[in-house]
Amino acid sequence: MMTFKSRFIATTVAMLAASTMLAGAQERVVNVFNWSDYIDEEILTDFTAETGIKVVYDVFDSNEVLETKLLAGGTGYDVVVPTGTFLANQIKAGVFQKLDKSKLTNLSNMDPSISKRLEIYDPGNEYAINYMWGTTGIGINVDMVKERLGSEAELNTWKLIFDPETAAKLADCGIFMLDAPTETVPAALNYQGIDPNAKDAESIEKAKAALLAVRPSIRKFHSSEYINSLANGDICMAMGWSGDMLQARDRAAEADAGVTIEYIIPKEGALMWFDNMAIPVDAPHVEEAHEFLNYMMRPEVMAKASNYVYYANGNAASKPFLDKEVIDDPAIYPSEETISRLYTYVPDNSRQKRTLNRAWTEVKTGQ
Ligand code: SPD
Repeated sequence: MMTFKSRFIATTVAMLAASTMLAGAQERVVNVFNWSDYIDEEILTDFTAETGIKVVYDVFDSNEVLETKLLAGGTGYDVVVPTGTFLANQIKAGVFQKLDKSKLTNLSNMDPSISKRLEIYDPGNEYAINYMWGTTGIGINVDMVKERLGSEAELNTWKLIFDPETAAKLADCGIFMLDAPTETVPAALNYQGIDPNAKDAESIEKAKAALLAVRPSIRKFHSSEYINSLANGDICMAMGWSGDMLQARDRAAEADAGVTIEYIIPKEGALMWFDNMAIPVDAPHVEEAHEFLNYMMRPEVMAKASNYVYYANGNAASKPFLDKEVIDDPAIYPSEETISRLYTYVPDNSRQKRTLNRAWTEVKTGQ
C-alpha cells in the first residue's frame, strides 16, 4: 500500500513529466545556417523574445560546404544563405521550397532593383530573399604594405596579389587568399584582361597559371580567419569580402595596437555578389522559417544587421535606419562609377564546376 509520502512523490514526478512533455511539444525552433560574422546576435535574441521561437544558429564560410550539405539532404536547417550563383543550381536541383509569400508581409520592403538582379538566379524571386550583398576585394594593413612597397605604391590594384614580384615583397608579412574557386579564378581572369566568366579550359588554365605564379607568396587559403589575422597584425594583406574587411578595420581600432586596415575595390574591377535566405525543401520548421524571414525583412532589423556587419542589404525600407557611416561608405554602398567596374559571376554547369574545382585543387596543392 502506498504511503502518503510515496503517493506525493509519484504525483509530483508525473506532473513534472507531463509539464516537460507539454513544454517539448510547444517549443518552437528555427534552425539557421548562415555565413560566419554575418549577424548582430541581438537580432536573434530579440526575435526569440518577441516570438518565443528559439533560434539554433550555425555558421559556415564556404558555399561549397553549404552546397554539399544541401545536396545530401536532411540538413535539419530551416533557413540557409547561399550566394546567388550557387542558389541558381541549387534551385534547379530541387533543394529549396517555394516561399509562401502570403506569410511574408514585409516583402514590400525589399529593393526592387536588387530583387531584379536576383532574378538571374531565382526567376520570379520564388525561392529566396536577398540578405546582404557585397564585393570581393583586398584588405590591407596600410603601414606594413607601404613599408615593403614604398610610400608611393599604388594600392588600388589587383597587382598587389597577382603580380608575382609585388606579392613576393609582401610574402613575409603574410597574404591570405579566399578558399573559393568561384572568387579566385574570376579575379585571376579579370586581372589578365580575360572575361571573368570565361569557362573554357584554355582560360581556366590561364587563371590557374596566374594563381600558381603567386602561390609561393600565399600563406594560407581560408575564407574567414583573415578578419582576426588582419586585425591582429598577423598578416598584411588578404583577398576577401567587403564587410569582413571593415569588421577587421574596427577590431584593429578597438585593439588600439596601431594597426590600420583599409578595404580596396581594385581599379581593374571586382566581383559583386548576393547572399540570399532560402528554405530547404525538407526544412523541419517551415512555419517558423517564414516567421524568421518576415522578421528579418523589417526595415529596422535589416538596418541593425547592416550597421553591425558592414554589408549592404537588399531592403530599400531599411535605408533611413542605416548609420550614416554605413550608407555613406563607398566600400559598403559603392558609387555608380565603382558599380560600373564590378562583374557578377554566371553559375557553372556540372562539367564547368569539375574543371574549376580540379584547377583550384591544383593551385592549393601547388602543382
Ligand atoms: N562573413 C560573411 C561573408 C559573406 C560572404 N558571402 C559570400 C560571397 C560569395 N561570393
